[in-house]
Amino acid sequence: MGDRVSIQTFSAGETTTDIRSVAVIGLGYIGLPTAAILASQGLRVTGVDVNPATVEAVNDGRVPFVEPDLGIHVAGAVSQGTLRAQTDVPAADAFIVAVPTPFKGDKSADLAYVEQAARNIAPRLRPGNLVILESTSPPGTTRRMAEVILAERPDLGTEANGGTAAVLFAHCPERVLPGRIMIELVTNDRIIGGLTPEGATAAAALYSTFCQGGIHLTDATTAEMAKLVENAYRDVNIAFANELSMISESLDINVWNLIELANHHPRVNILQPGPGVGGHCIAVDPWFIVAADPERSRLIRTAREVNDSKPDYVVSAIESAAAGLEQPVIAALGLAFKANVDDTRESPAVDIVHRIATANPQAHIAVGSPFSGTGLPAKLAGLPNVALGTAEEALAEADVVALLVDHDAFREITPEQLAGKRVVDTRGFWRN
Ligand code: SAJ
Repeated sequence: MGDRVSIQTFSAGETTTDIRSVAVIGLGYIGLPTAAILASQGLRVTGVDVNPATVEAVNDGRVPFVEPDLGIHVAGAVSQGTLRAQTDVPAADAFIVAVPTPFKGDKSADLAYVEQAARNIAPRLRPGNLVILESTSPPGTTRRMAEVILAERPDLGTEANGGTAAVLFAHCPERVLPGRIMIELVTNDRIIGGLTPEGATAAAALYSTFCQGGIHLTDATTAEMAKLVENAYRDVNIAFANELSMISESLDINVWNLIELANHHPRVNILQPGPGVGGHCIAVDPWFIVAADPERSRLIRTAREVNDSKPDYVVSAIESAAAGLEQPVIAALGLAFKANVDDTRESPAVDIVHRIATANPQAHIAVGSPFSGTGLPAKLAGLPNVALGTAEEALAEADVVALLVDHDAFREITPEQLAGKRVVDTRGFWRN
């Protein structure tokens, strides 16, 4: 399928697009912001989601999760009439697939959502349409998506020849950081990989309507791998910090001071240890590289194992802190997978609270969270010895305090609130 795409770079505004209407399949953390930002550029955008509650929320101008500045974009686009949501895929000039790509039990990627999206798009396609895969995917997935579509539509091809009309395909991996999505969507550079050079160029033109960073063109497989490599790079570096935290504890060294000192070297920049790595990206994507070449992915696999083992270490530390107390009250501060978001998917903090609560039925776990209004996640909701409230409430009754997430709100906690309590600080908030 097509020629190899050579690396080419565009900057904002250098290209123009004929695309007027876009269907974004999947209105989650990536699809909804992308739909909203395209709509704010005047394109006619239809967001598509299988969840009727999400569709209803978007059509009411509401966002079903916490992400700074997204609400104002969605509400504005819906009231301008440039964004609407529905459960069926409409006809459009371009389709952006932003559905989940979780991993299966064997850590290989589950492409069922991508394939279903492809089957739903297929009947709507017209010659000249552009189909973009945004979901983080193993090498070869864009080609696979095209194959699924073209199997349903033998009248179409990737290049116009032999009586077949062409559809363009590209992979445009997202790189935005939750908590900063609306800023990074605009300012980050983009990598765009085409199945053909025309696919890459058409996708670049669409993304240059809102992306002010550089747009770098390549082939689809390199783009898929680039995204995985970025997250594996971060995972390896966080694993280094997490490993240092465990070594330092055994040597009675304050790891936060150690890292701060080492980072004064002009070429050293060690990341921060924590309770483990969460979220649906960094804790998942490196496995797609391991699955693609298990024998040669030794460092990437080990980093995943180091980060996945960090919650065990934190559980032991909390249990040691509570040792000797008959009915300990443990304040667990934070449940999200990272600071200042409410997202608890793959969160090490949730895992740690769950394990402490189930292994220690005599203990009471008072979870303190700035997002307590959203309730406990399903994994914790039924546990009789876990309750959710504010940090103040949790601290007031606690014998042991476990800081699990570095939410800014926790910086208000005073030394008086911690006085006389045993503290397990996984984020180095109270390092001194
Ligand atoms: N973490 C640490 N120590 C650190 C940095 C992070 O323990 O020094 C932990 C966080 O607490 C969290 C996890 O790592 O549990 C991941 O957080 P993150 O802020 O590093 O990344 P994500 O998952 O929010 O977003 C990442 C980003 N990728 C990179 O920075 C290479 C983002 O740009 C991607 O778009 C996103 O994954 C994605 O969707 O793939």
